[in-house]
Amino acid sequence: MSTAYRALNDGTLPGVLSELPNVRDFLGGAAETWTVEEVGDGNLNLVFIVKGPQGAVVVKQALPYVRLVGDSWPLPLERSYYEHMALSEQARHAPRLVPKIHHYDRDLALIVMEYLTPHVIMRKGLIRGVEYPLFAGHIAEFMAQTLFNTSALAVPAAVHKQRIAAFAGNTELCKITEDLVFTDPYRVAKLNRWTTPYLDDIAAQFRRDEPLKIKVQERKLQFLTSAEAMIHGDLHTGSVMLTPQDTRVIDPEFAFVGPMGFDVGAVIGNLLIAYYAQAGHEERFGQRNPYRHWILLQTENVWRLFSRRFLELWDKSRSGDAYMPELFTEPEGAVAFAAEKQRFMRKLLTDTISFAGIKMIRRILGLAHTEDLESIKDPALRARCERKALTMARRMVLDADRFTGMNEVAHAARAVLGV
Ligand code: SR1
Ligand code: MG
Repeated sequence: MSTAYRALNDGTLPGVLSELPNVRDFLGGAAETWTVEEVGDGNLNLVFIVKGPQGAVVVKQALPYVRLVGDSWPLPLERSYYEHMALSEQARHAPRLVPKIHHYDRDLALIVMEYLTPHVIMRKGLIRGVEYPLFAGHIAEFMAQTLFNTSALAVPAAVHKQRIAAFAGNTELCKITEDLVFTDPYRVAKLNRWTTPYLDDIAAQFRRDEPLKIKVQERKLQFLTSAEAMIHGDLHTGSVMLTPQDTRVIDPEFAFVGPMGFDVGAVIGNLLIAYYAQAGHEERFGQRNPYRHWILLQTENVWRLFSRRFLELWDKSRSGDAYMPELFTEPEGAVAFAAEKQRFMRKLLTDTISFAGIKMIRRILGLAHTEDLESIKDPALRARCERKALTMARRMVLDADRFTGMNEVAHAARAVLGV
């Protein structure tokens, strides 16, 4: 840890910010007049909102341990370095879909960034039943731009290898995913928790489910070894802040060069969690809850818009070392290349569905849960929602390659719900 590092608080933060001319001028007035509020409700970091007479900023500072668990679980501050690098790279490809950075301090593991208002964390909006008509298009654009443009489909081999090397040190954050997503839900682990006693039986079944465990381990190997593109690495609905008009992706501290389907799957899996949580929020809409249908429709929209945009980018690209267009100039070559692109997207769909299912399971049987389900107060009702989500998730992991489109996933999701 840098000797300059110290965890900041509302008393010490203004002094640090007042030393940064661009931030000081942006906030305006004297540091003593700024208001500071610590609002972090995530699992890892401190997050402050600082308001001055002219402007406001968000300050995110890494803690040297996992906030959710405490200082018994140390975590490198350097995750902030990877987050800043990922944010900068994402801004090159999707500038309107990420927060702007005012300042980065490596010693303090601190990023000063745009204060997004009146944006809310998407998960909270989904719990309140808010529709976001532009979300699917925006997240599809974000994923297509960042995943395509950081892959060897878009860049020369040397650039791709440099990027792999640049993120290779983010191993501890990757290890969190390896353990909490791909391993712990399938074994007895101290940190696992679930709605007890209602899910004890299904948790035990999952631990004994050999076909499921094999499929998940196949995906863990893919997560460990597949260097397709720079991925966000934690693209759940808590990593999206939005309004009905504007969408921003935040928090890429888990970024590294990994499998593209892990990001797309995180979005789809978290939408499906919100879908199954709806039965626990029915006091709002009653049994014919139309909002639930809106959520499910977004899974189809996200995949349709993402795959279309990804292919558009690929069709235009001339600079990638993989599948050089000059190899396919003859008419037969063009036909073969077009078919290959379709095959590539079908594999990406399969990866997406499988990773989505795995992400759903970890949020119900692992350590870190979601507010969508946790906010259902009646434990029996919550467990009924969770069982349906687990049933669907297991099917997605086992049968990922049998789904030919996201519409079939949505159809299966409705069947599991019984509507
Ligand atoms: C100990 S960290 C738990 C989870 O929080 C983050 O959002 C990631 O999803 C991680 O797995
Ligand atoms: Mg996060």
